[in-house]
Amino acid sequence: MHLLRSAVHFSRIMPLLALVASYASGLQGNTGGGAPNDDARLVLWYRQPAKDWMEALPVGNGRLAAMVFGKTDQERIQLNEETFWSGGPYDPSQPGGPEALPEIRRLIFAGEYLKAHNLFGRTIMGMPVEQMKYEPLADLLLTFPKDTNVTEYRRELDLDKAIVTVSYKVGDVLYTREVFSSAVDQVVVVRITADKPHSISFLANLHGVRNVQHSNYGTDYFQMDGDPPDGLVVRGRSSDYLGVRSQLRHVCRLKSLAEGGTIEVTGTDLTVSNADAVTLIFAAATNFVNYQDVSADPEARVKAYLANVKGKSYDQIKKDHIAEHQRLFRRLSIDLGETEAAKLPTDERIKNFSTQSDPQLAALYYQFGRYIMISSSRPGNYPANLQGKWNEDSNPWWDSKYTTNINLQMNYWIAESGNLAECVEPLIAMMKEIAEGPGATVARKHYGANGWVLHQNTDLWLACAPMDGPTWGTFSTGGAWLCTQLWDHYVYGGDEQYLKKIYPILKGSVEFFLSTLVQHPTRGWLVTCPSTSPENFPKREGNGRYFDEVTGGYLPGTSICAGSTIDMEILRALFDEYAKAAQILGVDKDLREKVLSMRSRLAPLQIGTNGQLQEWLEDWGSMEPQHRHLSLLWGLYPGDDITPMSKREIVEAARKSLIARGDGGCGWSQAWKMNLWARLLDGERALGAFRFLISQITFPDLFSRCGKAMQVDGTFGAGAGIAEMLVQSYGGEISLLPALPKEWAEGHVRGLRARGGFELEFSWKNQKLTSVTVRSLLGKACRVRYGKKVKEFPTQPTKTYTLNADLQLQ
Ligand code: FUC
Repeated sequence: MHLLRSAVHFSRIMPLLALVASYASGLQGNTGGGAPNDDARLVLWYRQPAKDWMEALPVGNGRLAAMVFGKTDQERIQLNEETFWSGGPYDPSQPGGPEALPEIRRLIFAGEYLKAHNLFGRTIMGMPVEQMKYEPLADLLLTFPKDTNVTEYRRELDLDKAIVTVSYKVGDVLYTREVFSSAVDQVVVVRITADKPHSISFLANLHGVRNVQHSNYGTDYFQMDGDPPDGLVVRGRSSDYLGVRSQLRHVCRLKSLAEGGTIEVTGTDLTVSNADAVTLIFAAATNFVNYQDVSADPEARVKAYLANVKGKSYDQIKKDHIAEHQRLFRRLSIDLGETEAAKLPTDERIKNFSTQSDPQLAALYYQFGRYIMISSSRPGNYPANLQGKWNEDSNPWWDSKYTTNINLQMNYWIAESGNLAECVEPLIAMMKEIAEGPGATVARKHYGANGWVLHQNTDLWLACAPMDGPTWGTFSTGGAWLCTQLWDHYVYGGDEQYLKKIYPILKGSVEFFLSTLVQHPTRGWLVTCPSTSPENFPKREGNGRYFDEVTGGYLPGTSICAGSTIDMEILRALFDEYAKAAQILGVDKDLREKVLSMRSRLAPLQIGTNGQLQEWLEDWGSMEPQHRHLSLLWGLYPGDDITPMSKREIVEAARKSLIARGDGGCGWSQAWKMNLWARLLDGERALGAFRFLISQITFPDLFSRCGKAMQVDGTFGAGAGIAEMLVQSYGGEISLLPALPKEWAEGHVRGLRARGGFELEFSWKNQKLTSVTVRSLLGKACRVRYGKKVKEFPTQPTKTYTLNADLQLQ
């Protein structure tokens, strides 16, 4: 468990290299591409190169990410390293908050929202009021001889091997290009082969990325050079931003190895002529150690990566890469049935999806989500950010950082049930650092509170203060929400040592709210104050167009309030889970009792005059009724405060609210709707949300969109939605096929995990379960539901149990 982010980012990665040092065995390799795919159903493929970044195909090892365009005239491989962000260690926390809080609360309870908003803006916001950006690192450009006579073109991403392959013929020569990012060797590898000798000639350049937003020609952000006799190098630094001085330096090196032919390096050009095969190895690193320390030597890191891989054959690098990927990826297989539609290239299937039945695309999408998880969040890394780890833009949408009012949380929805629990480790490590450091500083300085707090965003430097202005920054339960996911990791895995490690994180979050919850003056309930329902403006007196002092722009109102529904739902879950953790560990009895007593005083769910669930304490409407955030339904999913077994009026109110949010929305919003409809046991509407997602807001490479930009949350959230349609586990029960749409009439799944420590394999035919096998990991009693049938049986650890369609043990 990588709970302690080790002192040196690099040292977290190096042990993997040591693992394979013994393979060093001469550099000549002969593996061409073109090896037949074992399972064509796990391949995204296209008949043409990517026109732009949104069509390129992603590879990643959690740290180094690349987008492969697959062009035949000039290939572009766009590169990222996870710790290359603008700025340097900084602390946006500010004094003055605790003195202002009583007045802010008084104003809110008096209905003087705008005044409360402005006072919060002047006294509690962090400075700078925005955060740092994830930046692109470099581009590898390969320029081939101009030839218009290209035939038999194919570009693919094999999810099972984690390799992008491009193949095409020029005249009668078949060229193949393979690209992958190896977690074992910590390098991106490009292999070019041809089926006729001496056929490979090209020019390679390695470019830094000029930050057009923040630099001018006089600013030296990077330096490109040749590294004779066979390499290229780029050294650069990140951007200053918002007055935070850039303190990150990076080094990127490319090494080339040709079989046959020649390599020549002149200036920044590396020219390969008449080779039989070429291997290009890309290594990169920064000086980032942790959020407070940037003292590492990127040059030494890169040299160590290259030294480790020196002498290792391409075949061996590739073999190790595939083995490491498959160790995780192959734990789960999914078959939802297949139609003729599945024979077409992926982009055409996406276009046809609204009119043609293509259940296999949902299975492919699910596995794409697992692939992206493995490629962007491995133990020792930072968590997957807004774009995973793939970003070409020096001024990316929402800084490609960590938004914590839905987006970062959604990134991890797929991991536990998708049998990728170790991919959550980066999130756990980040939470530990936040709870022990900047989160605690902000709790103390901004609220005079114990414990720690994280608002609606953070970045590489773990900024925790409210940002973006009071409309957004009043969301103080971002960290508490993430705590519920840390707890979930325990519920799935059952590791008590892990629970001990996260206990202080949960306790610190609880302590913050014990310090800051206040009694509502007229209702008597305990509420968060200030509070907000993320990004949604209530329709109430005073809201309209007004000038916002903090952002200097016009807004449709202020969102500040007390005790938003989502806050109360999250805190009910957090308090409950904290109490369970304390009980399991046999600690803090008094605190546990206090927390449970405060839990019972939190504002309850309320039903409004239209029969909908109220989003706020008051029965306000919304300025944007179809708002993309589904915050008020947190208790239905990801929480389990509302279930089909809850009071009928509450379930109906939740359904009404979900219907009122409409069928549109961006990628992550659709993904959330899929999960919500699945929890309401409505497989057809869940599939409807997926259909909208695929046909309206999915790029050809299966990533989804929010506004104009790619965001990786939709991929993970919709993947989780597919799993939720097949299996749900909460309340001590595993429910099989709870929201199966008609179109997925027949299928088979192996490897999905359920809460309580179970791994499942099951099949269905004609929409009916045929059999299920449960592997018990922890030896807990197992309760399985299929429709109205329920079976409970004791289990022993590592034993497997098979049940028939009537849930009879076999
Ligand atoms: C939240 C959303 C936006 C976007 C941003 C990154 O603020 O409301 O749609 O996804 O995060």
